[in-house]
Amino acid sequence: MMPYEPAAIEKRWQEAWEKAGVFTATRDASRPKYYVLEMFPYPSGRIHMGHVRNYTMGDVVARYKASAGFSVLHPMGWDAFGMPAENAAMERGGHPKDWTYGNIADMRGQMKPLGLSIDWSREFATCDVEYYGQQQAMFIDMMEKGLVYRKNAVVNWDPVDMTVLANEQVIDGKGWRSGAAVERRELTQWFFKISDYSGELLEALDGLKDWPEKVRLMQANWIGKSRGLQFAFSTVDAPEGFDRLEVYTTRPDTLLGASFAAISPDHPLARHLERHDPDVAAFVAECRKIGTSEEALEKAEKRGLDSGVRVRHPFDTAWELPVYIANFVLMEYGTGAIFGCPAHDQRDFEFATKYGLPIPPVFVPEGTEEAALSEAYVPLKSEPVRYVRGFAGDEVQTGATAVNLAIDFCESKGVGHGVTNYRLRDWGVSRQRYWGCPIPVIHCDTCGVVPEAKENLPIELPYDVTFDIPGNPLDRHPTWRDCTCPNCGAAAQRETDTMDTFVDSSWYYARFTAPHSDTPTNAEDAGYWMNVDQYIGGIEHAILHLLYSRFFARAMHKTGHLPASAIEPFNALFTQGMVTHETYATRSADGRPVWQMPEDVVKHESGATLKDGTPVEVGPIIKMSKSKKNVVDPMNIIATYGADTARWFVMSDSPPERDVEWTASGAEATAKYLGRVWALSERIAMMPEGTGAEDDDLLRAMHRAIEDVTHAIEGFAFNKAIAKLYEFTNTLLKAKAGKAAMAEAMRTLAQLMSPMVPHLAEEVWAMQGGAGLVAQAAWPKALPDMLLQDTVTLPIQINGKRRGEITVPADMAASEVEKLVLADDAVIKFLAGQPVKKMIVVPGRIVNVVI
Ligand code: ANZ
Ligand code: ZN
Repeated sequence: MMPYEPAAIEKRWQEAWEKAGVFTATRDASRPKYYVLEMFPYPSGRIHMGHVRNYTMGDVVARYKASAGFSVLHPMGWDAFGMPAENAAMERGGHPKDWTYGNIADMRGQMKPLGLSIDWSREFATCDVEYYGQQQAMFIDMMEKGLVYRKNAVVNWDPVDMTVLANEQVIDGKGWRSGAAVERRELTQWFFKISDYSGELLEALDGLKDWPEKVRLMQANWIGKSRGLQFAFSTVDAPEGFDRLEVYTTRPDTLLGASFAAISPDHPLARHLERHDPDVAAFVAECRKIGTSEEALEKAEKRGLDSGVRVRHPFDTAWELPVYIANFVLMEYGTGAIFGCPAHDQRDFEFATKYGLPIPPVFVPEGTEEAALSEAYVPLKSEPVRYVRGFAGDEVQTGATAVNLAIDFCESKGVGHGVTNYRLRDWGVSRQRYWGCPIPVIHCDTCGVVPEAKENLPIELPYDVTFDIPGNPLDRHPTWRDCTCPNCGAAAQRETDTMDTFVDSSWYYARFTAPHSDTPTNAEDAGYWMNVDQYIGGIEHAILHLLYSRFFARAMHKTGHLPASAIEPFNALFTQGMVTHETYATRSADGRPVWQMPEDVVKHESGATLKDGTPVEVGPIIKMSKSKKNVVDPMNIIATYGADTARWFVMSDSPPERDVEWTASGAEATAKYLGRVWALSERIAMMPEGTGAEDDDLLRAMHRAIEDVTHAIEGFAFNKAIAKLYEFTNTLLKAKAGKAAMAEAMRTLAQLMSPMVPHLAEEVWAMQGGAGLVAQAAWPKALPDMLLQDTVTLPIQINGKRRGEITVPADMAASEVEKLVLADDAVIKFLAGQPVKKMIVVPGRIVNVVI
């Protein structure tokens, strides 16, 4: 007998699949289609176990659906633009393009041995000119439809590196490379009008029944619908042109608890005052030093400056409130101005305390009296409270009721109007970076900012750039910016901003349907393949990537690149759990942990050590990460055990939505099991022909396995499918049937295992005389007759005498048996209409009826 040798087997079958073109997706009107997609990877250079789990899940679905008769699309590509490539160029020299394509080649080389059923002919990277040129064409189409616009917006500016930083490059208010305090700067930038779709993106979440509830909730919160009141204060001592101050509030019921008004440092009034008042100028400059992220603003100390302007309370013109310029008011939300109610907003409370402003409560807990507060009182809006400074409705009511009444009341008094606001901001896509898709617009002295003519696309990134000085290399390229205006033909300059890399990943799923089309998509292919039937990826993309993709699908519909049926591009979403591992550490001389790689650790009965005997502390089981060194390299696992072991293991121990712990012993056990399947197959192959009998139990077990594994895979319960396969393997190991029956059962096992361990499955299939490739064989069907459970025959006694019997499934519930007894012909005849007083079913034994 030959041992199980995955290295040889796996390569051979991968070549066979490739030769037969098994995974080439073809539009086939005679078959239903199935599009399964895993979130495409960033080409960092190495695949990790998280990738293995993610892609194996998609592969199980893709292979299963193909066997079940679907025309399957299962593509792979690379999310290839972005800062790490530029950082690598800055730190180690070299070119972002070379670095990226080198990494792609490496990762493709690591992925192929996994034996994924991918249509590699559709592969592309978002940094391919062929791809981003089409993205530029769409940008121009979107400009035409009014989905793109330019405005000033603040960015994080690193004054030492003289460069714009992304929010994630600002760490504790400092530039990640220079360590310099980051400032806010205003630049003219490009925006996508995602806010046009806020309501629709929110409402359509309800229809995404096959998305995790958690993801829908996260999206809803991000879109952040709120209903409130917008109204104008009239001002006192304000500069000309500022006689009204518009504010937005979600708590108009607290208007009588107002103690100040506040405006953003970027509010037009603040801007105006800044020009005439050095104190304001100094304060506003201070505020701009905080980064632009909400998080940075959240963390910063709340500070304000009295502007000297005052406003009149809308319900009492003698009551004046000071207007502060405050660092916590955002220009981009509502109207950029608020009124503060310190009694019921913690931020306002801190502010009022700091600046000695009054804190009048509007409501108190039911059954209590008004008293001084030590912090803001912020009950749930659904909780009834007693209003002491209310102005609409009953004294005791919930906040929610009071807000609605307050809006109605204010409207009736001509104080503002009810408005719906969304937290979702327009999507700023400008990046002052080289390694991204150039924004296809041109700056002309005469015509202004105009889109590039489509026939001049793609606007290719120049290769001859340097990264020795900070800033955007496109800005300092000697000639790249020079162009002619497509409008007037005069000399003009290209835009040097590139697009946020989230743009690249917002439509790649559509491009996969026609990856080499000379338009962004192609109507027939998009019509046939869209939507993605099953999308699989990490929960970390639950908000931005999925929201941007949903917006893009709508924008692509509006610009004629996707059908209306594809505006929700992902029918079903699955968010997989992570691969975890124990952590190992030795101690440094001063007692700090020094993380150790699992491959360097030896486990003994008494504990763990390094190979030289140094004791190792075994720490908690956490997500594999480079920083804690608790990583296992998939390439090492494949080299040692083969891809099938890696694939089986990551699917086996936990439900796919949960984390799975990688253990060396688990991998070992998986490899052993697969070896046993191999040996069993060999043994059956060597059985003499025509010996032994049929085996009814084996046949039943086989159909049961077909039924259960199919169900489990359909329900994304891959771990359950695997548990059933272990069970069926054990049945086969013990079975004593003849060769024909054994071979049939073994072929079925191979088919059922094939989505998980496709190489071993092909081998077994071939050994057992299966025709063609198991990857192309039709999925087996369970025969309903073979699934009937064991039955029992129960005697029926009526008033102590045997009057008949009934045959039912052995595990049938007593209540079900009772129904069958009452419907039994012999019983009906005997009862002749007399009512039954009592019935006792003794499971497996007897039924007693009393009349
Ligand atoms: C008065 C008030 C009283 C408020 C109170 C809250 C509690 P959501 O619910 O998230 O939409 N606000 C409005 N515009 C703002 C801006 N540009 N920057 C910072 N804060 C702003 O938040 C709406 C509430 O956030 C508004 O309701 C306003 O404060 C504040 F007891 O008005 B409120
Ligand atoms: Zn021009």
